[in-house]
Amino acid sequence: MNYFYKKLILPLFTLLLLCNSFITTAQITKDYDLWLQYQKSSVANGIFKNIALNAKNETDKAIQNELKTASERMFQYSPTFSNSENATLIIKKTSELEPTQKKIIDKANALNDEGFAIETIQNKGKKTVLITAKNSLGLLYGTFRLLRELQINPSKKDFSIADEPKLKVRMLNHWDNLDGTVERGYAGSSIWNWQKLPDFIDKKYIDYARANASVGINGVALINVNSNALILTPQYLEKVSALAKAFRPYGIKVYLTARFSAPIEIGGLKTADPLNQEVQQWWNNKVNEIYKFIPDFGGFLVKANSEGQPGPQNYGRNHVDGANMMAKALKPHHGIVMWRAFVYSETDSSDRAKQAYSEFVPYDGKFEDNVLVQVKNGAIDFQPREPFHPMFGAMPKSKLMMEYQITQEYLGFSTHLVFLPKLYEEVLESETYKQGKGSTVAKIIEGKPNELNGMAGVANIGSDLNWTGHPFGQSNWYGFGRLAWNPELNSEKIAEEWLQQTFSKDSNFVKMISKIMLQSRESVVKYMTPLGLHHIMATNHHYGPGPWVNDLARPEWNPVYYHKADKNGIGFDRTATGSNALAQYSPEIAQYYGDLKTCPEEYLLWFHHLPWDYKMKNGKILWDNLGIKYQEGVNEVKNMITIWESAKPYVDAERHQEVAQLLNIQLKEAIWWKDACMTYFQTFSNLPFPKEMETPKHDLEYYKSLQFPFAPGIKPHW
Ligand code: GCW
Repeated sequence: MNYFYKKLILPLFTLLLLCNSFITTAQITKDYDLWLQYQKSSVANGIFKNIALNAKNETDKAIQNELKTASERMFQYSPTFSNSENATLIIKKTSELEPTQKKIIDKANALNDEGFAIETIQNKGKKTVLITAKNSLGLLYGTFRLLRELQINPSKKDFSIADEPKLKVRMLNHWDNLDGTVERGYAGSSIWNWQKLPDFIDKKYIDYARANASVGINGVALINVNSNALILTPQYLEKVSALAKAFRPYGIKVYLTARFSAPIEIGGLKTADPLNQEVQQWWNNKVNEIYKFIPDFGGFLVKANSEGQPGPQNYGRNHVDGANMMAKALKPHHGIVMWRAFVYSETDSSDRAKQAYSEFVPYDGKFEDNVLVQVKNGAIDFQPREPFHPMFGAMPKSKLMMEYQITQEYLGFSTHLVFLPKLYEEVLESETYKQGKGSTVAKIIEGKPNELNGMAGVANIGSDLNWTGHPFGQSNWYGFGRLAWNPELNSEKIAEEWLQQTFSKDSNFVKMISKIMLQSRESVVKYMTPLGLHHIMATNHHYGPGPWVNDLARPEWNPVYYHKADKNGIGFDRTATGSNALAQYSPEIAQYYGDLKTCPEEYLLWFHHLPWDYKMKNGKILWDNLGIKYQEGVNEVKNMITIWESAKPYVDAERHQEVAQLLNIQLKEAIWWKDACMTYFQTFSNLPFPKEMETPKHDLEYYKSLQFPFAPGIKPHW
């Protein structure tokens, strides 16, 4: 028995254990590697055999490392880096190329500083791929582009690409707190380990930088806009400088959130009044100190006089006074200020959707030229669907940058599969008509040639093994970066290329799954807030439905403020008979949304208060349509589950199972949303549920009784 055990059972057992741990490691890697999988290719490609790259700086070395990893994984050989005549791939700055390459030199030199060209040329009678750019960062972007092309088509040999970013500042905003928690974070805790910094540089920081650079993200605001002044003290600046150093080879600049009251909290001053000379001097000195730690520091991101944060209004001053004070301190160092326009006031009883416009538009043209006014995509707050923010196009003499949310605060946390580039694209494509036809939001934020412009996304990244909690959350990080590089990109293309790099190149798979990705945003709108409803989530943590909430201190914190349901009907009248928020848009838009004949059903209850029996285009009444939409949302999630099931042959078992489990939670929660909202609204409509809708399992009291004090994304209660 003992012999039998030793010779047979034990080795078998060990083998099993080994296999198991092998699978687990492979799985961890797949989840962790994001869209930089560099999957083993079935075709041979010698493109990386002999690379002419003269690595002079850290960015060049980063290029080398990336090519080595990619080549070894995809084609199973290590590249040789030399300057040899028979290079298979040449990576050189335009200034290093022979004049015989004039055509491509001119092509690359015509691009902006971060642009690059990739061309297949004849070199000593042989086909050779050439990546060229004005500087090393352009070469890095060119390399990542080549790698993307090869991940999608490993046998590709002919290239003729010239590309450059349309926006200068392409950044992630982390809402990470110094204690390691993440406001509205659903993927674990913060990835910044402040306690171990500056001495310990986690490999994760480098992989984070690689992922960002691969899609062109070039800036990171490290901590929450609800800021802590400690980040500006030398103790923390030393840590920040270590992160900046780790990111620098990848072209990523570090930005900090600046707490307006910092001169008082860490500076010992009695005031933070922006017009006080001592305060201005304090910021000048602070900025000089920061640049000693971080010579390429990007600048400040500021949330002021918003949701209780301190700001210039505490001293009777305005946003321009505050922003310009910081801008003046940063200007000598080429730093910038991103001043957020997310403001609404407890003393302003007008429609919250109007307040940011009213507070900012009068100051058009008054901001220093290194100030970007950072505007959320919609006027309320990152809802599943909002019309574009009326500030876009309304401040032609100022620079407005876009703020999107990548983390899914109002879109099902990291448990729901929702492909956000579809939402981003919808906003970017919106016509503002503010500067005539064709002045889309994308054009507005692109601004005038060579001027400062940008896009920010609130990160969905955390300490989870797969970075974003949901494997498909990675596509939102990826897609945000792609759109920040080029706001005119198409979301379908983004979904496809992400799937090809992350999961499988199989065209059946890509067709099938890109379809569910592209439909997923509409589904979440339907099962949470159909027909223009908004902000009816539960209080504080925003997890699940809470349309009944009506007892919070400020009126606009209550969902009842937004849906205004009563026995006569539902919806927020923002036409001239109501809050007239529509007047903030161009006359074309005001007319389009204001007229019930033209207002798209998606925005119906955003702009109109309508009776329950209002007849809609399909001949059915509003109440029935509401139920039908909620049900459609639920049905679409069921359909996603079926399609994902049929994708099994194309996806590794572990990631398949992960997504399958998450989709089941999504279905459960979609049903919860439908049932809770319809049961609640029925107390006003007094009408039976439409026959198309599955009957709720519980009564309203049950849905109202559900409490989630430990839902993620808010300050923990210990
Ligand atoms: O969406 C809301 C969030 C807050 C956030 C705020 C903001 C960082 O609920 O958590 O605070 O917006 O954008 O400032």
